[in-house]
Amino acid sequence: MKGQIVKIISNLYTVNCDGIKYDCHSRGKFRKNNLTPVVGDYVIIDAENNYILEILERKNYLIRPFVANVDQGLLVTSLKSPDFSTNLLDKLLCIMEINDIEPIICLTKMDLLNEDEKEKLLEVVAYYQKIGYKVFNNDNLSAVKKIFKGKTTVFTGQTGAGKSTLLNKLDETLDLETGEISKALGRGKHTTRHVELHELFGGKVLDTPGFSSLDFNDFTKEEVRDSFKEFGEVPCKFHDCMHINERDCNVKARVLSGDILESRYENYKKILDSIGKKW
Ligand SMILES: Nc1nc2c(ncn2[C@@H]2O[C@H](COP(=O)(O)OP(=O)(O)O)[C@@H](O)[C@H]2O)c(=O)[nH]1
Ligand SMILES: [Mg+2]
Ligand SMILES: [Zn+2]
Repeated sequence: MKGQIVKIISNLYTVNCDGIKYDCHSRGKFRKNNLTPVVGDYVIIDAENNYILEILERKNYLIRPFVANVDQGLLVTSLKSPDFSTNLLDKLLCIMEINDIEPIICLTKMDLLNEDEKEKLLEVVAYYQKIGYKVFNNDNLSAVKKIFKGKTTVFTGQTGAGKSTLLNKLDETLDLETGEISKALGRGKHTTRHVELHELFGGKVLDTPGFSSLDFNDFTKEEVRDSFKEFGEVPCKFHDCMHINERDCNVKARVLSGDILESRYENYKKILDSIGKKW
């Protein structure tokens, strides 16, 4: 029988087969493709003996959190406390692009900005819209609700950015623990310690503990370059230009003219530098 893994707790795998959930065991790595099952995996199970027999081919796969078959990522991005970071945003966009996951930016904590801060940040945000990214605000719930239909969405973003708060507002039955509540009560309701796939607004949502670290080791420099989509809009003299030291580089020219956001270019160089290193 075919199903999808929706939860893993120690070595018990909950597999949803057309709405019926089976708690299954697995024998660790699968010899056929040397894979370990993760949440989001489509699998074939032996429903009588509660065993996972096979992992079906993945569309994509993320590490930390370990999840598979993700269509889109909701990048929950705080504008203040924690402060807005183009560096984190560009890293997440890069990871999403390379894994063929559509990034959608959801801003939070706009209410904490004064007028000056708001004006400055909205200019930066407008750049991301200009290069083609969808941007929502967390107070516009009716718009956010529409993005889930028919898709598997992973929530990502810094601790404290407002992921759980947003999920709770979207679906009150989830009742996830948020920063304030845990402080006030000093004990947990439901903390995200494991990954779980929830059904929400006609789609599926992966509620994860967040990215504990961002690892670019598996990426090539060319993949990172191509993930900065707007860099390729105007070709450079050399078709394989990395936009670092090459002559007649249109990316560098467009950074100087202000057509490309300087922080995007700086963050691009930082990611290139970090390849092969842990951070
Ligand atoms: N002012 C303000 N606070 C928010 C907003 N969204 C979340 N918070 C608060 O930020 C804190 C962290 O939120 P939480 O959802 O736990 O963040 P998570 O770690 O990403 O799940 C909590 O105290 C929330 O009440 C927002 O849009 N504005
Ligand atoms: Mg949370
Ligand atoms: Zn170039």
